[in-house]
Amino acid sequence: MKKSKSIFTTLLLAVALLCVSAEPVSAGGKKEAVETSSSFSVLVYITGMLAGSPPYELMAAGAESFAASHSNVSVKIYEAGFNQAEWEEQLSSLVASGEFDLVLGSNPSLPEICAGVGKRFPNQKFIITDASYTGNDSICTYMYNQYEQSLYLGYLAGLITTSRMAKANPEKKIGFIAAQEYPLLNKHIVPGFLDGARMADPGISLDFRVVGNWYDANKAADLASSMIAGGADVFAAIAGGAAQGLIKTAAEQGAYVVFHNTNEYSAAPGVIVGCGIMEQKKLVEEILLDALEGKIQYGTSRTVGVKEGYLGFIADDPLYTSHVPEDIRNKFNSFFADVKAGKIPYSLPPL
Ligand code: RBF
Repeated sequence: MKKSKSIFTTLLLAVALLCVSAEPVSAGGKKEAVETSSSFSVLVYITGMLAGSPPYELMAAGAESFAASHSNVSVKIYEAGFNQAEWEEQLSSLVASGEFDLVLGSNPSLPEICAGVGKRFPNQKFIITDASYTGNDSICTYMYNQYEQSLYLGYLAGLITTSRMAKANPEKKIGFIAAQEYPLLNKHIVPGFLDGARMADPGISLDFRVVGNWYDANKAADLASSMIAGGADVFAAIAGGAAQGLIKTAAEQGAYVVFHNTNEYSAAPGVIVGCGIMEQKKLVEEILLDALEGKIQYGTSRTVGVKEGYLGFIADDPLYTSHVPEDIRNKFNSFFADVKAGKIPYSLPPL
């Protein structure tokens, strides 16, 4: 017993000595921060809450699955909440710990916030998806071509509002509910939706309303109700958790919804009649691999869309094939194939 204890003590001492001798010491005897390839720490900064926000849920899932398959990678998911005025200060205090090799986020407004934080912490690196920002050596961005996703979801909405489907009325009116207005929404997402619908029928008009935040499902439900009363019968929403209010009202009052970014069919079968997909999980896994291997080009922005395989449409779900008539699905398939092949002319408006 005594003997094994002393072996244990010797081992402990040896480990302690190894740790001390491995510690980097500069000529002046001061500790140096050294890059060790053995650990890589990532802060996933969620600008809101995970629940109900597909881009955030997919980002967290991608980071967690990457960490699960790379033992030297650790991931901390931080939900910043909905008070946008607090985000920069909050992120600064997280970064101040010096704990993170990388901050990962997904929000068009984040690069500017990161630029502000980066002025105080110039060694901190940031990678932001769903955003476009160039010329800052600490920030790399990846922008989804959301005009494209809105274009094909809008085309589907246009086919449905002009169809004989049970809940489609004679009015050629579709609806869009947004949580808040911001350049990507106003210049890409909403115009893409209307442009796509008008490629199905040029006489279609759009009723556009704003909730005012990303969580108030009751307000979204009230808006949807008044829009349905005004003749809208097919909706899209970029509203985070608030979108659930639209889905509930559409189910109760008889309207359809096409959904951006994720497979939401099962939330309301027969009501949600088309789902786009944002391959954010895949993109995040690829980004983290590049970051680990030092291959990120900071200061640059890359745009990814249908052609590149980062935006798509879920066409094989039985809740789609069983609720949307075949002629509409066929027209949609050929339109989507044309978007993918670059055969639908459009110019991406500057942000
Ligand atoms: N999308 C969400 O799904 N949930 C959110 O809470 C959310 N908050 C946002 C806050 C700001 C200030 C901005 C500019 C965008 C936000 N988005 C949110 C939108 C998101 O980043 C993305 O643009 C859309 O989801 C379209 O893909």
